[in-house]
Amino acid sequence: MEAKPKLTPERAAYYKKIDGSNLAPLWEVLGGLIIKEPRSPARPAHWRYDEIRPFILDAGRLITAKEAERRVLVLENPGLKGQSKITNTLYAGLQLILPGEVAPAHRHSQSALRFIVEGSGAFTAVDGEKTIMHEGDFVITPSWTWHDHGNDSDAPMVWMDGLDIPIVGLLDAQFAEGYPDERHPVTRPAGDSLARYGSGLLPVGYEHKAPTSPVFNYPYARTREALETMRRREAWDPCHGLKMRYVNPVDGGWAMPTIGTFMQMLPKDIHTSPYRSTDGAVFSVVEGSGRTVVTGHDGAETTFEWRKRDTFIVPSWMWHRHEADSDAVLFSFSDRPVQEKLGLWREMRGNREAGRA
Ligand code: GTQ
Repeated sequence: MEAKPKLTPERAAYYKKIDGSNLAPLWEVLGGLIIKEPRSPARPAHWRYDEIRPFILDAGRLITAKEAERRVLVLENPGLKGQSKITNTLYAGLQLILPGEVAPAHRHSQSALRFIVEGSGAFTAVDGEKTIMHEGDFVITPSWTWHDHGNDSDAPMVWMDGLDIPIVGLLDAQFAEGYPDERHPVTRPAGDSLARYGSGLLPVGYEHKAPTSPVFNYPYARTREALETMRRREAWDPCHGLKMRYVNPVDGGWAMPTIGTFMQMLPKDIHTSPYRSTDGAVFSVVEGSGRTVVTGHDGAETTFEWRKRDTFIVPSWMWHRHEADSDAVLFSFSDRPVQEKLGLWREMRGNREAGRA
C-alpha cells in the first residue's frame, strides 16, 4: 500500500467538517485496513501447567463452582489483555471442579469444547445425556444446548474450555439463559450418542440437521489407539507428524461449525519443517515433552519448552516448528472451519527462507 497522504491544513479542516456528518476519508486509513498479509495482534504465549496449577487450586478455595457459575481462569493472550481472548477469534480457559461440586445448568449461543487436562470422573451433561470425562477426552457442548458440569469423583478435575465467544460477539448474535434448576434432567443413558453415532454406524433413516457432530465425547482411549495403530505404517508429515482432525461422522465435516479440533502425534526426536496457516491455534500437551519455535511478524523467535498439560498458542500466519524429546501427543483447536467456509484459509509449508511452499 502507498504511504499515507500528507496532512495539509486544508485537508485537516475538511476531515473535521465531514466528521460532524459521521464521514471519514478512506485514504487516511486504507494502509491499515487492507494489509498485505495477516498481522495478528495476538502474541505467541505459553502457560506451564506446573506454574499455574496452584493458582487454579487457589480459586477452588476462594469461590465455589456454584457461586462462580463457571470457576475458570481465562487464558488471556498477552497481546489482547482484558478481552478474554486467547486468539483474536477464540476464547480459552481452565475450569476447575472439585469433588461434590456442580456448575449449574445454562445454555448459550456460543459453542464450547472441553479438553480434559487433569483428573477423571467428573461429568458434563448435554441436553439430557451425561458423559464421564477422562484425561485427553474431547467433549462438545453445541450452541444452545443445556449443559451442567459436576464432579462425583474424589479428586479435582481441570479441563480446558474453548469457546467461539469472540466470533459470536463479532456478529452480535449472542443469547444466554440459566436453567431454573441446578441440573438439567438426564433422559438418555451415558454413552448413548457414542454408540448411536460414533461407532461407524448410523441409525437407518437418521437425518442430522444440526451443524455440530451428534457425538459429543470423543474419548482419548479411542483417539490414542488410532494414532498408535496408524504410526506403524503411516509416513510422518514433515510439518505435522501424524495429525488427525475430529470429524462429524454424519458428513465427514468438522465436529464443530466454528472450531476445528485436531490430535497429532510427534515421534521422539522429530524436527518438523516450518509451517504457517491463517488459523491461529491453541495447543494442549497430552503426552510427552518438546519445544515449539514460533517466529513473530517482527522476525523475533520465541521458544516454548512444553510438557504434559501445558497450553501454548501459535497466532495466525506465524511460522513455527516443533521438536519432540519423547513421543508426544498434542491436541489443538482453531477457527479453521470458519475460514474454510468463507474461502479465506491459507497455509504455507516448508522452507521459510525460500518464502514459499
Ligand atoms: O462451561 O459453560 O470457560 O459458559 C466460559 C463460559 C465455560 C461453560 C467457560 C461458559 C463455560
